[in-house]
Amino acid sequence: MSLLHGEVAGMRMKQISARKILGVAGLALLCGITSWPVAGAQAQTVASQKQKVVLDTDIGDDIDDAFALALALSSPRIEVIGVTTAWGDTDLRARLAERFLRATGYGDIPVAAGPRTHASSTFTQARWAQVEPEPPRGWPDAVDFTLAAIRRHPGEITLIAVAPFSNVGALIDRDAATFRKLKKVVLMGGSIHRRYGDLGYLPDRGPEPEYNIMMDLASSRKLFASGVPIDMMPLDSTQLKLDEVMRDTLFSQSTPTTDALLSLYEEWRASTGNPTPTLFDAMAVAAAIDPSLCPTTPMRIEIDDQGFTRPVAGAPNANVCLDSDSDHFFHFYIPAILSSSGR
Ligand SMILES: [Ca+2]
Repeated sequence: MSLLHGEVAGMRMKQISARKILGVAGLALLCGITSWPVAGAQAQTVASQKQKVVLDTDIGDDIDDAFALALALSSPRIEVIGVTTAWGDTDLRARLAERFLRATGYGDIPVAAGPRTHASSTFTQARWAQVEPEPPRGWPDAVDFTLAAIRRHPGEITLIAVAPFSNVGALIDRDAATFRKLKKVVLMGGSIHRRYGDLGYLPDRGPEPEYNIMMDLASSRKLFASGVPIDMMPLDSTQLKLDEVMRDTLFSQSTPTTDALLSLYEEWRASTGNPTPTLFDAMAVAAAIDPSLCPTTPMRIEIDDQGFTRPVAGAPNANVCLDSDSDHFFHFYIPAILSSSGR
């Protein structure tokens, strides 16, 4: 499958380069500039500066993964080279991701499914996912896919991990040396001072085990011991509430992206009874795009047997974002989504 993915990725790069060249060329015409080779070279430089990203997601349970994927696709500073699905029914998650990518014009981005696991969570967006057919020969393996991508681009790939870390653990088990050639991992997970529901308006009630860490403690520990640079977005900085005014602003635009998000939101809302998404995972993507949105502190994190992420003395193994500005985040997030018309 790696050859196929390479071809697909190559085709995509050509499409991106062609678009960029047309854009720069149009600007050059407006400005009376006719130096086409320079415009082409500028376009190549812009394309090559994009951060290569693999998004590892448990899309389909909570709604924030879809909002995170939408942001990754919208950013001109990120090239999503693959979406991998983790935890639970990874095949159904892959169908959901594939449908989302097709609906928003990104059907050329590869989707791969990780090892299926036991999961007690509720797949809230199954109906939308099931419309997408299974591929005749099944999904590519996420572990094979990600390792091949790292080998093609050593030191260049950012893994944005916004699911229980079952795929990450499998990557390390399969080939720890290649895993270490990631540029970095940006993750949503853990809890340092704030627990679920601590939004900074009242005194913090202290940490509690967070879902992505707690669901697979062994894999979480392998990640924090891997030596790969980690940017960690815990509950402290990711409880970002998409309120009704912001939802109306987004959904009323009816772009391919906001229509797909609205469909998934409505199914999630009907399943959970909760009207207000918390965009935990979208902060991991936002921080990968612009680290100033979630400033970090170097810390050494140990994971105890209950799933707490404890800061301890010693050499730092993660850059941890302990606080964020929700208003700042949404002033970044919403324009980014609305500027993306898909393709
Ligand atoms: Ca997630």
